[in-house]
Amino acid sequence: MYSYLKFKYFLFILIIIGQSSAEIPHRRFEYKFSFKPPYLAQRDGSVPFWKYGGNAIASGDNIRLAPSLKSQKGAIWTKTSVPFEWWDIDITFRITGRGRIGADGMAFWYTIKPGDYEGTVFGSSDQWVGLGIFFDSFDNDNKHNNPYIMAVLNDGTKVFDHSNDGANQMITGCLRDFRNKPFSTRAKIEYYKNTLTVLFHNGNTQNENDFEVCMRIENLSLPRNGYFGVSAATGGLADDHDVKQLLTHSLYPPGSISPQAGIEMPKVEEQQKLSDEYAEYQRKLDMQKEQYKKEHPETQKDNENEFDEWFESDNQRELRQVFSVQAQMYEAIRVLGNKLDEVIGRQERTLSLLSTVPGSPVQGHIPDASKMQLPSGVGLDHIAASQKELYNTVLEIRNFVVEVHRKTESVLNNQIKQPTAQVQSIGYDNSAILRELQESVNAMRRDVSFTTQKLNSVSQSSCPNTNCLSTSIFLVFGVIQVLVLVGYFIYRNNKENQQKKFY
Ligand SMILES: [Ca+2]
Ligand SMILES: [Ca+2]
Repeated sequence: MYSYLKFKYFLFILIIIGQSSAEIPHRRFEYKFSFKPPYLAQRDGSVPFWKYGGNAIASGDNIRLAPSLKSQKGAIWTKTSVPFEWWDIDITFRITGRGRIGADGMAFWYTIKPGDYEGTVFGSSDQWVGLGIFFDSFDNDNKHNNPYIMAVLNDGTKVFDHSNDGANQMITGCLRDFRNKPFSTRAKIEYYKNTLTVLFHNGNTQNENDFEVCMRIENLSLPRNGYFGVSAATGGLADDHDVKQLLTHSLYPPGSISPQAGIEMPKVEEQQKLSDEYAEYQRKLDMQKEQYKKEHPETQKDNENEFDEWFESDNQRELRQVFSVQAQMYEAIRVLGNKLDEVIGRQERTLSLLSTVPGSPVQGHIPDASKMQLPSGVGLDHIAASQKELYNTVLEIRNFVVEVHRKTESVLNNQIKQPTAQVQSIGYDNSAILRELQESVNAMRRDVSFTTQKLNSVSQSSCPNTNCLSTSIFLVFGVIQVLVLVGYFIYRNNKENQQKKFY
């Protein structure tokens, strides 16, 4: 019901436009000479009003005339001859391939009889009678002038000159790249009052207005009641040749809207009847809307654009999608912001807790204040005092060791000066031992000074009492050991000297 009304509305608009315009020809959509998605092919694979063959494959969305395999050929032709004299055809197609160069190309036909499905000229018959518009991908004559679009007329006698890319046979053409475009490429072929115009859309944009003139041929006479066809072929190189849709309109000069042969144009009475029906429908719709508004005054505002809300243009849809994505991004950023605030708050709380503890470090790794506990009864002041005490003790030990070292040296010197015969041997032993002693004392000095430095460097940091005290005890024991050794040595030395006096 809805589509029927739409169709009537379309006719009505067509009539209105036709009556108001004196320049533009009447255009009438010819569904029997068109195909388009989403139901281009039916379930059984057939395309209504068309017949295809060769390697062509039709789906709901497009017809692949020749797939990207070597030496493929395919074509699609209208089943019935074209009853109208003037027409325009809008072909939306894509020619794509992995290679920088593709082959062979695609052709649009208007000929007195349908061509082959596996012919030699871009997939269809040679020596055709009528018009061929070729989209020649491959540069056979190596003149670096392909891809090329050209128009070739034939009266059935000419064999297409592939080796020269039809250079001497075409009426005219244009150099246009139609392969591997981001969007579909389109060609509008209009034949009206013996003038052929080919407009080309290069597929770099989706803008409907980006057509440019490829060729315009005047005084061209094409045979009546021909057939439309599209074909394609691959060679050694291969592209996919897909036609997404082909829309045909018949054209009628303004003021001569009389029905063509075989075409049922709406009669004047019928037009009037359709117009009246449409007006009646519109009036009833308005009445119903008014009635609804009266019954539901609270939804009046919402219902004003009730029917507009059922539809959306492509731009509106795109805008809506962009808006929804942005809304999601905004929501994600808002959640992140909240979490960041939380983290900053927690950090500030930690810092404030740390600043309440005197002398505590606030740089580097900050421990969790809630888990930080000082030993009960032990303050930082106490620790600092202990360290100072320890430092003083170590200094005292150091001085003591230096003194021992000095005394040992003097003992050694005295021993060397003893003028006895056996002094040398005993003295040699003594001096060796004393040197060892000296070395150990030196090592001790180094250790002590190293310990002092280390203690200085760590005097500010917290240090458990037990560890520090055990080190100092160790040092004290070490020094006592050295002293005992030195004492024993002096004692032995003296005893030996006394023994020598008896000899
Ligand atoms: Ca060629
Ligand atoms: Ca060429």
